[in-house]
Amino acid sequence: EEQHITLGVTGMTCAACSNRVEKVLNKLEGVEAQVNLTTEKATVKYNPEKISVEEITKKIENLGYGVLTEK
Ligand code: 9UX
Repeated sequence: EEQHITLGVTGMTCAACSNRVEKVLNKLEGVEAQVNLTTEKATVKYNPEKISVEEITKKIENLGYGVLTEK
């Protein structure tokens, strides 16, 4: 079953940043993401049998950006 989550992404200052994050997320198995520079949010659809929110978060952080999980 697909899950959806919106993550806040901090530290993106130009379109190349948001494009980079989006591209990296979309390469992950079981992930479809849109990253919005203006709102500083990543809208992520993922398959929890293939990947966890923690793993997705780690990928973004490894690129040098911050992640805020909305409750
Ligand atoms: Mo834009 Mo982002 O020059 O790391 S790509 S700031």
